[in-house]
Parts: sequence; C-alpha cells; structure tokens
Amino acid sequence: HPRVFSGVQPTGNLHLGNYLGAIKNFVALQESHECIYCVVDMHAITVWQEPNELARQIREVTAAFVAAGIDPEKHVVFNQSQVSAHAELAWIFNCVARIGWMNRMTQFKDKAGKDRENASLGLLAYPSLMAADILAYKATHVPVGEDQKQHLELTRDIAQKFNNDFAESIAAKGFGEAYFPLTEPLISGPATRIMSLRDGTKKMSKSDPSDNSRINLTDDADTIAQKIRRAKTDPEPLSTELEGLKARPEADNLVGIYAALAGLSKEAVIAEWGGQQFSAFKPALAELAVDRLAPIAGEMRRLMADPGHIDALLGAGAARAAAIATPVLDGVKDVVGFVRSR
Ligand code: AQP
Repeated sequence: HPRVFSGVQPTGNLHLGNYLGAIKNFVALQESHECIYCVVDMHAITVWQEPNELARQIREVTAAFVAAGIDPEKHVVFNQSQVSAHAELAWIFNCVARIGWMNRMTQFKDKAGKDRENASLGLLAYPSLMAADILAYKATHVPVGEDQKQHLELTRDIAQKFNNDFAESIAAKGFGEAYFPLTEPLISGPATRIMSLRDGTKKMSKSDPSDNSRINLTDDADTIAQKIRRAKTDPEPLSTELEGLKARPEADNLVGIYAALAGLSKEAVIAEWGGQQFSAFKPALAELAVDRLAPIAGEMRRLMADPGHIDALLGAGAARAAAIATPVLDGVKDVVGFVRSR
C-alpha cells in the first residue's frame, strides 16, 4: 500500500526552498497517505557539525515540521539516529551499490569540491544511507525537490540490484519476486527548484554564505520584505507569457515562488501580473510570503521554547518508526543469509 517517506537535514537555515520544495508537500500528502518524516541527523554529519548546534537544529527542523502542519500523532516524525535500522541497512546497501555509482552523483561532486580525497567517506556513501532511509519502510513515494531526483534514481538502482542479486533467496524465504519496491519520487508543484535571490542560476541553499540569497523560515516580516525588495531582477516588466520567462531566471524564480505560495499555477500568476513592473510585483510577493511564513515562524518559536516536548515527540516517533523498520530489516538479514538467533 502507498507509504510516503522523506527527510530534511538539520544543517541550519531552513529556507523557502526547503518549505516549497519539500515540507509544504509533506503536509499535503498527510490527507491521502501514511507518512513518515525524518530529521536526517546522520546525513548531516557527512560534513562537520558543531555538536550543540546540531542538537539545536534537530529540534528546529522538528519544530518546522510541526509548525508547518505535520501531525506527529497521525503520522511518524522522528530523527534518524534513534532508529538503528537506517545504519544497519545502509551498510548492507554499501555492499550492494558500486563505488562508480556514488562517484557520479552531482551532489557529491558539488559538496566534495576540488579536494575529493579529503571528503568524508560518509559524504560519498550518502545516497546509500538515503536508500536505506526509504527502503527500511518499503516506502513507495518520496516527496523531494528537483535536486534530489538523481539520488532517488540511485535508490531504485539499489533496490533493483538487491532484488536481482538475492532473487533466489527472496523467493526461497517466501518474499515473492521482489523484496523492495521501486520507489517513485514526487516532485510536484510550480516550484520544485527555488533559486537563490541573488543569482537565478544557483539553487537557494542553506550553505550559501549570503543570507540575502535565501528567505529563512525564521526570518521576521521586515527581513522577508527587504530580501524580496533587494532580490536580483532584470529591468524589464514581467512577461505576459510563460515562454518569456525562459531566458529570465530571476523573474521566473519570483513568479514560481508567488505561484507556489498562493497555490496557483505560473500561468495564473502571469495572467494576473504580466506586463507589470517588479516595483509593483515585489511588494505583493513580500506580503504573500509574510502572510504564509509568519505563522510558521511564530509557531516554531513557541515550540522551540519547550525542547523537552520536542524530544519526547521525537522519541515516541522513533519507537513507531522502529516498529515498522525492524521487521523489514530482519527480512533483509534472512535474505542475505545472516544468522539471527535472538
Ligand atoms: N532550492 C530548493 N528548491 C526546492 N527544494 C529544495 N530542497 C532543498 N533546496 C531546495 C529540498 O528540501 C528538502 C530537504 O533538503 P536537505 O535537507 O537535503 O537540504 P539540502 O538539499 O542539503 O539543502 P541545501 O539548502 O541545498 O543545503 P546545502 O546548502 O548544504 O546544499 C529536499 O527534498 C530538497 O530537495
């Protein structure tokens, strides 16, 4: 049956891209699917994290989930490191996946930079842990932003190779033809790739050194308005047709953000705003952004005032997650041929 899994790294500066590309869709899927949402702290440490800051960020992402409208009672919300099945299954997948597959990942190339020899081994193996996150729950659908498409393809490759390599054992142990499903990415909405406000060719990112490049979920109304006012644009008025935005990445980005926040298509936004100047469009966009984000920021602040409550919520979620993942992992151990005697 359909089951959704997705994760967000607690690496600081949760931004509008994370919200529109991921979290907002997480909220919507709760109506129709069983959902498991994870704060992927083990992914975060593939690059150095200051320990106190990491703990704070884990709670902040959890607060963002809940503040945005994820219901931790009806669905499962937890942090990855509290469920050991992720690490255990990732090790088995490390032995299924090939080094060449990992070397081809654009996120690894971007994050490792020029000094690849000096990147952590975890950064290289990142997609293998991601496959474990998803497949420990036999998740069928994963809502993500456009940037994660390649990793989702790798998850399918790992699932397929596991199913093939162990086909005989899978059948012999009574699991039928395939142990793991081939998971589908859900990359939906008018803003699957939000770009930097300073450079329409770069994605909005937590790690961009310029704070003006992104709208943080914790920014106050004045900051949001100021960042949008200063957002890079060209001097032309807004195009009257979608085609006209193709060669104007900054304009295209702002129209996409407006559409996603308003719950409209980009066509509808163009129909309303085409031909108008950015001096009119930007204040309307700022107002819309503040209207949608301020309540989330306020609720995050309220939740962050009680870290004990957040920790309890994560602990309860982890117990429920483990109850799903442990039998899946046990089946994998049987299929692989590990002896389980307790
Ligand atoms: N710019 C974006 N537009 C749309 N979706 C985005 N996502 C991230 N950036 C954008 C989606 O947010 C989810 C969580 O992402 P993550 O926790 O893996 O964070 P990330 O991709 O590492 O975020 P950054 O901002 O890109 O961090 P750095 O700067 O470290 O590279 C995912 O579903 C992702 O697609």
